[in-house]
Amino acid sequence: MTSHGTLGVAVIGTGRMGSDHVRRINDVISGARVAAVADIDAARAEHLAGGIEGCTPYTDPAAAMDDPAVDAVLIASPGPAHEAALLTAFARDLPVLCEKPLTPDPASALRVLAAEQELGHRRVQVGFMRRYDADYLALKSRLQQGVHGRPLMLHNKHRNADTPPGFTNAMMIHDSVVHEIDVTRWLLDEEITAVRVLRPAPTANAPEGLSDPQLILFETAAGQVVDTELFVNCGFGYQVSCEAVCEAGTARIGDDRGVFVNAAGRWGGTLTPGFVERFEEAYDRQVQRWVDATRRGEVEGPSCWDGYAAAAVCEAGVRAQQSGERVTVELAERPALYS
Ligand code: ISE
Repeated sequence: MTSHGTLGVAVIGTGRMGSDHVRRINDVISGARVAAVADIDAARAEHLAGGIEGCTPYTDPAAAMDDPAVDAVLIASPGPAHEAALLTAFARDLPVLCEKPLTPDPASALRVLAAEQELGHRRVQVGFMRRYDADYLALKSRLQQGVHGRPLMLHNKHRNADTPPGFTNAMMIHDSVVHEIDVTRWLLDEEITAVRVLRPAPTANAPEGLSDPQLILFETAAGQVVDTELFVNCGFGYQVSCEAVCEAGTARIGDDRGVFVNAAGRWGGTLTPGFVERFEEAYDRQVQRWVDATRRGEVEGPSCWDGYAAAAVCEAGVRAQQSGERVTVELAERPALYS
């Protein structure tokens, strides 16, 4: 850590999430500062660094991590670049907050697991931000305390107003449903063992070739069933909800956001436009918790194992999507470091 105890962070990748995290570290959270930014686009890195005192721009992630002012790394580059960035951080034994996905496929995630085990200690918190959302935390606490008895099913809804250009069916699993995969494993404290995907006739509002909406079904090791309606071109806003059906009751989050209005012969409220707004507080809490734990010399939150397990379920999910069959999830043995 730097002499005044503030964590110097290198932010790798300054696209939408990376630049939002730079703003967050600068303006919102405490105990950290952006000491370096790295982006393949030099002009972008320079522009961002130019507005921050003591921040150096780089195009090479390794050079940014070698900056003497850097104590920790936030990886927000595209998923395929994560493995190299993680291994570079491990070689310097630097603490990491890695945006989801840990890596895009289980084979590369396993290589990351092996490298972290070689270090002998956990170094990575994976950016599954829903675990830091106040609603999800309240639901988790109820399930953990057994307030409604044993959970039997989860019903999830995950709706986006629209998709960026080039969004594919596989990305509906890897980019979108990956959150329900993590939330399912975390809320139920069980691994997902099988996946099925139903593809109803698509909305005319979806780009050509995109099966939207989709219904995704998970089975867990304890025999619970979880369904997710994923509708990424719903057109009306961003909506995420989760209902747990338990032996002695149900608990549901995600319906009531913001101010409820009665006016002009109508009642209702507003929807957040996108995930950055809906999960803003969760992102803030996630980064603050990472900074606090890192300054204490600790690592907490979603681990590389969680990142690997999500990648394994995504792989099964894409196969289920393509085949229409029930696909079982192949999961490696869980290493002791993550028990
Ligand atoms: C995006 O990458 C996210 O992470 C959002 O949370 C999700 O709602 C969206 O569908 C993804 O594309």
